[in-house]
Amino acid sequence: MGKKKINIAMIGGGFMGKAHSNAWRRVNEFFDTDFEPVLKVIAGNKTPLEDFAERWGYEEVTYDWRSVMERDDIDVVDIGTPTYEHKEMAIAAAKAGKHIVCEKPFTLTYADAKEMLDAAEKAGVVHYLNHNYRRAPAVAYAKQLIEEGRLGTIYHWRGAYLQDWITDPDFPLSWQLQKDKAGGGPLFDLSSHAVDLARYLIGEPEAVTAVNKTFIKKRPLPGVGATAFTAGTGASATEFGDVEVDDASFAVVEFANGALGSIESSRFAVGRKNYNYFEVYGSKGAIIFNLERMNELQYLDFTHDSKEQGFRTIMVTESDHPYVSAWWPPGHIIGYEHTFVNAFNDFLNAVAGKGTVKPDFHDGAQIIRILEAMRKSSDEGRRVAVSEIE
Ligand code: SOE
Repeated sequence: MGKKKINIAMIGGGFMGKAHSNAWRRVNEFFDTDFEPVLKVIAGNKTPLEDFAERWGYEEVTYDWRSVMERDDIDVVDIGTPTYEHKEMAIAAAKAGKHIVCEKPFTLTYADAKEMLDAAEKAGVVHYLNHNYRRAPAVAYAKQLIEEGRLGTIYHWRGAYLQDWITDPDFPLSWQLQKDKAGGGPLFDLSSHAVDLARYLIGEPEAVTAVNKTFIKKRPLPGVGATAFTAGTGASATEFGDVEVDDASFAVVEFANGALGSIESSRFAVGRKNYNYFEVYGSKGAIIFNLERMNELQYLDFTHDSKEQGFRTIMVTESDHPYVSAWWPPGHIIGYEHTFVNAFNDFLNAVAGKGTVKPDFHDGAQIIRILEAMRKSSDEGRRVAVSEIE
């Protein structure tokens, strides 16, 4: 039987536009969804998208994203733009009855997040927030081990998300470093992932004690050609602007289930490119994950005789590990882009009425609430209960 076509409007033709377009194209080649995704429109503001459309096979280009909301032939709006644009786009998509994929960080404030959630819930559409690392097989397998009780009572979460791409003081004040566009620095960009993983794997943070730090307080205003990961023309700039976001954020996290943990993020950890790392310690065992070795999970079984205890490395590439049967034989590892394909399979299943897809806008709102609590804690120099953020 032929698959039902599902028409996608992608907004944003940058890093995420590319990652998402690849996932839409690949998903049916590896998974068996009920739908055939059709890349109908790529929408953006000003950067020319004609080449992008040709490369990825979009039928049309528009520089007016609002026009896609008015079209009856669009089923899914996929938002891959800078954070400050998510709210207006997601609410417009929900009001137009479109299913929504939204990139992280969800939005700038908890108040905005609640509005987005409300609009999506009222519309009854499927809403998915793309924290893609949940879909690394090793992370999903860690979840299985925890749910099976293999770690026992969870005592600790240690999460660190470390990068180094703005250590050069000449790196310009790109949108990721502007508070009104990004919401925060690594606190929003990277700790959002760590908070998502912590909530997914061990539970709800209840209170936080955080310190955020900005090392470089003024930076060159971005010149032509400055992009997210290059210094652009910053070095020759004559005009400077204030950096209003954090460069690093360290938080102690108290979980509602009694666990105690930490979440840290930085763009100044030299040598760390995309070091998304966590450790979970429980009464019966422990696990360690590092995205830079994303096909592996370190596992310690604390019920073993102490003479034989030690972390062992599980290659999460067996066909009965999560998502793996869609890909390659044992030992044939997958990469970053596959997490997006795995996610879009789950999203399409939710649209088909086969289960739900998480994280959704509920999770998005709670993640932003926790990040706001971390900022408040740092600003006020005190422990903040997440419930204080209203
Ligand atoms: C840049 O810091 C970035 O691309 C984040 O925005 C992503 O969410 C993360 O997955 C990798 O780093």
